[in-house]
Amino acid sequence: KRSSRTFDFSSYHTLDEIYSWMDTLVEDHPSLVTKIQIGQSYENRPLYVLKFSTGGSARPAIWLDTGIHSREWITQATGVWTANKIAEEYGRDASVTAILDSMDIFLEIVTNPDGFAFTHSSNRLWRKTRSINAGSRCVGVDPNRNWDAGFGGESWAVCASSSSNPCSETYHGPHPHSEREVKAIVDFIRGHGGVKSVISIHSYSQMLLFPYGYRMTPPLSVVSLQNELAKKAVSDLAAVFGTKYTYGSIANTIYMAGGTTIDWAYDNGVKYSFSLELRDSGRYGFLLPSSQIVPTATETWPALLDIMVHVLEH
Ligand code: ING
Ligand code: ZN
Repeated sequence: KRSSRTFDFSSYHTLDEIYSWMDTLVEDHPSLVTKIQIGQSYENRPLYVLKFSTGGSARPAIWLDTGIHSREWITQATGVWTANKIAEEYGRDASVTAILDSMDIFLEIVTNPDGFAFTHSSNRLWRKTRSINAGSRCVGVDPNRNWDAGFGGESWAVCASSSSNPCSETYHGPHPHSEREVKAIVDFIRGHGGVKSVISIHSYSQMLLFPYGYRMTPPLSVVSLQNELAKKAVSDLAAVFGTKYTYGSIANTIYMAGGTTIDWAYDNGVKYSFSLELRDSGRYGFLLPSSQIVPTATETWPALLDIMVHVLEH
């Protein structure tokens, strides 16, 4: 029998390796982990989500995604490590056990599989999806500009980081949710109806972000709560190896951007919507050495737990 214990968490893996490891994880934890398919990519690859659940019906849920930008390899690798950690800590760690005794966790590790396959086969720095753009020789849409929240942008500042040019790295696509990879998540979250938190994981920059990106002002009703929670999360992250994260709203911390995952989630009722930008702060950028996978995932874990525990308690 294959075992998730022999998998090398300190190396980067291909799509096939990650997909087959997901089956191993399910085999090793059959009463906790299942694999569901929420759709198909543009190039017809399955979009798989790991579901961590101890039963119940219509339980509230937490959504995590990694790898929506394919070149951000530390995120898929952190997704793999985190999936294993959740499975191993249930019944051992009090927080994980409490979370899974009343909520479900959904984790999409390879959120942009076409792009991820392309980063292995052809262009390590590919960011977008691989959909063909009618009337253009340029391929792909930025899946973190494609959501129906400030799509395209009304202000010049939003336009500046969300492009209508198919050749741009931040092309927003022909219309909101044009990308199958995005639409699959929209349909899943809408269909579920009980998603309380969305945590969408990117790299790099070492930041913890919350809405909004499409307007300067964060939602006033929750901004102090988000600030407090983010402050605790980055401090618990830093306590592990001293890695420093900044935090704040997308617009105030990086730049204005329309059409992002967490703005859509927040505007669609998901109160605890956050994005992480993992290591590093630019020395290696997207080409983070594999020796940093386990340290990155290890320090990120307490930050994720802080958010999940807060959701559980509120
Ligand atoms: N940076 C993000 C981008 O899509 C971001 C920044 C993250 C914006 C989360 C909004 C929400 O531009 C990278 N590196 O992808
Ligand atoms: Zn990204």
